[in-house]
Amino acid sequence: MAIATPPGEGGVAIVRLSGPLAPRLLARLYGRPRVYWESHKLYYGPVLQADGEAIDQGLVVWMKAPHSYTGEEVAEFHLHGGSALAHLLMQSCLTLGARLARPGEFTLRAFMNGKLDLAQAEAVQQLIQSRSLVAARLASRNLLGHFSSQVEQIRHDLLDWLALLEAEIDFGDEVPGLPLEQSLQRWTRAHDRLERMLQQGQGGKALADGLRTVILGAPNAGKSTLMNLLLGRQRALVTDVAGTTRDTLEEPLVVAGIALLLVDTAGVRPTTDDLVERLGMERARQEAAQADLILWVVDGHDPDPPEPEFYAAVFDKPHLLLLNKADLGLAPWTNTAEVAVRLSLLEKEGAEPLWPALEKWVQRLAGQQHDVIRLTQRQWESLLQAQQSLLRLRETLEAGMSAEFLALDLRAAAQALGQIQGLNVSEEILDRIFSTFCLGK
Ligand SMILES: Nc1nc2c(ncn2[C@@H]2O[C@H](COP(=O)(O)OP(=O)(O)OP(=O)(O)O)[C@@H](O)[C@H]2O)c(=O)[nH]1
Ligand SMILES: [Mg+2]
Repeated sequence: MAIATPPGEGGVAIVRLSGPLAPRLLARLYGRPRVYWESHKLYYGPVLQADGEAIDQGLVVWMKAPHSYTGEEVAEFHLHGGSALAHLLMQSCLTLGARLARPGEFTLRAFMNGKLDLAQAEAVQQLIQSRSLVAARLASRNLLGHFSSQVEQIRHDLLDWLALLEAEIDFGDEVPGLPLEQSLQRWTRAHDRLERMLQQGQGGKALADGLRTVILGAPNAGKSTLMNLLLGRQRALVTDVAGTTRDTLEEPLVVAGIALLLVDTAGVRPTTDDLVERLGMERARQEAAQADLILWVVDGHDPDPPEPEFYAAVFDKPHLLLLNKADLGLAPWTNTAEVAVRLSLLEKEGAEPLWPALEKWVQRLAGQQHDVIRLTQRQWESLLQAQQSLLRLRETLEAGMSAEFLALDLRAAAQALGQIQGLNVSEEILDRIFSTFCLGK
């Protein structure tokens, strides 16, 4: 038993019960006695506490096993929010024999009862924790089983191959071994698919965690002003002293439903005698190298164009060139900059051209990555393990080793993939996964 709705004030609060006792408690605490209950039907009426006194008018529903989230008998009470009435009702359920659910216990049971595989169960948590629309969409694809079925396809192929090898091991005399060429074909297919999933995983990570959006430019160009403007608050120090920002600053931001990780950096210039500034500049360069998107801020009022170093840093990266300080008048060299946004970050109106340009870039980047997968750390590690086993298998194949050795590597790869779906996963690992869930899910 748990409250399934978030704590605090709200329209409704839902108390959910799962297990054999659930229907009995439902019948006991619903104020209009019924002889016959229909599954998955909402009933409106008084909800009672254990001593029979009505505490609310609400909706109740029974979901007959196995047609419920957990696969068990499930009952729900939909009461008025916030959580005071829900707590009162839970007290009654406790006295009538129910117990509090542990974090993630409903989903754990759904997994145990075969309603979801482990990757789907993890997707439930990913979905709940999504901070952007895109992250949520990726999680729901996992919940629908897109990722699991890709894993299953590879595993299925590997098990097919393993069956052939095992036949060869058991009946070597009658069953001829697979010709090397065919084995290599099978290997390549599995390996390429796995490799692609790892790549898709990398893309999914960037999208779900936030596209690393690095603000880069010379000292005093207006980088921190841009950071503050995007965040809508004074996060970074802004002064007219060149070299104000020393260290990198990171803040999350959502643009057009897509999560970004905004990074303000120290201004970069060709040389400096200041050790701290040099270290800051080093970090800025590292950040630029890792960026998914660079917001390149240039003081357009400066009579000199930017240092060539910047062109090199942004050359092969998605970037947006922002010619700032337009309010002071842009220098003649800016006319040659074709794809640039001319703006003044000092006031809101002057900064307006920033938004459509940024949204366009972010959407383009996210669009390029529509074919991505959001992986948990555990899934990522299992895929890597499978990849390692496949690489070993390749060596075993090329060394012309016998079927027994091939089977060993093949089995290891299939097992690593099976772990993603929750096959042969230890209780300890399950505990670790489900203990990070919120209560009531
Ligand atoms: N006139 C004008 N001044 C601006 C504009 N944008 C920023 N500034 C000013 O330029 C100065 C430097 O701004 P910052 O945002 O601190 O610049 P920065 O790039 O972060 O500088 P460092 O951290 O030193 O590398 C501040 O005095 C800002 O007020 C603009 O559009 N027009
Ligand atoms: Mg700064």
